[in-house]
Amino acid sequence: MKRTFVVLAAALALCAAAAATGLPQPAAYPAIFRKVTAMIPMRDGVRLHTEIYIPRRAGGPWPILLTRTPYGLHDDAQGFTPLLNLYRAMMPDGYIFVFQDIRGRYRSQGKFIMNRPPRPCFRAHRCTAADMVPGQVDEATDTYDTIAWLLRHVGDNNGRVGMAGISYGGWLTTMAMLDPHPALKAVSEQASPEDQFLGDDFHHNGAFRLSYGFEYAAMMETGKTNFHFHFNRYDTYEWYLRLGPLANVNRMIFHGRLPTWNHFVNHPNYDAFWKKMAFAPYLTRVTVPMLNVAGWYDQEDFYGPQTIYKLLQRHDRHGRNYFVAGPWNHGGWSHGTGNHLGPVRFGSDTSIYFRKNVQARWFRYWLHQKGRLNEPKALVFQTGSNVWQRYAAWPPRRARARRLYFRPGLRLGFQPAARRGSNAYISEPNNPVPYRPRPVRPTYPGPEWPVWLVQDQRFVNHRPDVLSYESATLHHTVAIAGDIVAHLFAATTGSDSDWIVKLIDVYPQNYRPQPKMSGYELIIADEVFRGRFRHSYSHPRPITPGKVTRYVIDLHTNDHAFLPGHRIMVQVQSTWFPLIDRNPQTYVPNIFLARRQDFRTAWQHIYYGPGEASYISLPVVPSSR
Ligand code: PG9
Repeated sequence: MKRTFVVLAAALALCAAAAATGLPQPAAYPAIFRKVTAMIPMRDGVRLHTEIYIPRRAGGPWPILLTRTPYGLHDDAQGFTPLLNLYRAMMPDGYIFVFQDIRGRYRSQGKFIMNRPPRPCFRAHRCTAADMVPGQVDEATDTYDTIAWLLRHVGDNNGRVGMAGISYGGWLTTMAMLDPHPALKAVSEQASPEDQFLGDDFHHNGAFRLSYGFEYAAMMETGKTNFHFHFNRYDTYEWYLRLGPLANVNRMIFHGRLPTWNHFVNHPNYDAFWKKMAFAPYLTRVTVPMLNVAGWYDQEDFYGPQTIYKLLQRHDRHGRNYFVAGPWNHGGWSHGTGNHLGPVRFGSDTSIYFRKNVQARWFRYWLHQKGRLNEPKALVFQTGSNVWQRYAAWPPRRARARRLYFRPGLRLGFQPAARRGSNAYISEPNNPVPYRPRPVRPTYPGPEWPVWLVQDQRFVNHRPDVLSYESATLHHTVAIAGDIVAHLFAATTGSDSDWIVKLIDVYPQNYRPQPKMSGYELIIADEVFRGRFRHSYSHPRPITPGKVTRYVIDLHTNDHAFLPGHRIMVQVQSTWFPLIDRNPQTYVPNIFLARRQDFRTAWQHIYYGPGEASYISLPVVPSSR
């Protein structure tokens, strides 16, 4: 999971929730668990700091639940890691909980490598016993060696191991299942990144996630422990704008010392560096039962769990790959009640439900071999109507793609426009559209970052650099479940451009259940596309100025009911700052090396009507009309 404070905040929030649920309180942990600390040796001699919490009560042998993290264990005054709180709902079942600092982080030895790719023999699909050697290590071998050691050294284990983790921890879990120890019997990747160039923390469709990439690289690679970059401006929007071209980062701040930042600069396209780090080539077997968990409002790794599920699904001959998605931000299922996010209410305690009825049950079934799984292939929370849906497949087969067309007068409708036309806006890299209301405070420690995706979009919808298309008021529910795709016909006066599309649920102007939400504009799906990559992410090409070009932008899957009285809105813009770096709008081979004079204002046109009909493809569930 992400950063200390998020884990800790999550863990502390759970303390409050626990009182109400009758689950163990942190103060009681020393009475419940015996703690053992070990430096576990890996095959190359590097030793990893590990904390093992063994139930004191009789009733074993117990399964082991392993969580690995780059963010530290941060023991409290009793010497217990607050990460234990993440699994409070599982404690009544009895587990040996194990937490480990990964290679090169906190109290572990070795060198940290960001999203260390699978070892060379694995990438070549031929790891053998002869490859059990020092040069061939990765997070899967570290997990394997850890499990082997635990089985030998921790008494009263039942020989069955599970693994769970959020975000970086989810990525470590996915790595472990690629090539698992035989005792690994079930895993749950939660918000794991899948591809850092196409869709997760560092880039989306090749567009660089500036504030996240910069602040995360600084956090992880300034030292062995988390570090927060000190901004000398309260509003980081202003700080990033004053920074100027990205080349100034190494010139003025990092001085080439952060490997991850250097990788961003040296690999601006989808090359072997990014491809060997992505999971797609390796997810060719469901080696152990896998529970993929995603949050609809995940501000970091929304693409990852959906994609991992989808890739594994192709190989799931024995029905062991599962998907859960709920109304959560990044890791939101692991703490708190989940009955709201920001001002958006969900009508029930969705996070508690997940921890108790999904996660605890999942591991009970596979590791204790007790209970019934009772898990549909996809358990998905439908926002808007606020109900859990159980599907035999994700996306559900009964949804049908319907086109919501852009129409004259900035309208949207299910009928295409009869006549051709366009809407124009100006895009100024020197005055970019903020992605959330200013001041934009640092990503960490928040508190705005975790909720920006549910912030009211009215703060931009009348800007001259944002187009807002709106449907008529709905008389019937429009329920969507599955993949949402924007098809834009667009032209720019520049030779490169970003296209940002947001699908929005507009609340009624007089919203009685929650008057403060009247007219609220809630993002349901969103994405950025960097125009240079329209033919290939590996071989970017300039855009021909003035030429109407089609862009297909995957807004990913979702499950939402637009209710009667609401409207559907689509916003289109070309900057989203500092979430996304500024496209100079003049084609340069590497934007990380662009010069100040390369950044130019452009006029953008979005087309509708015959032959150039921009639309959003919505996966409409037939029962809704
Ligand atoms: N989203 C974070 C991350 C995961 C993997 C790589 C880089 C960043 C996280 O929350 O762990």
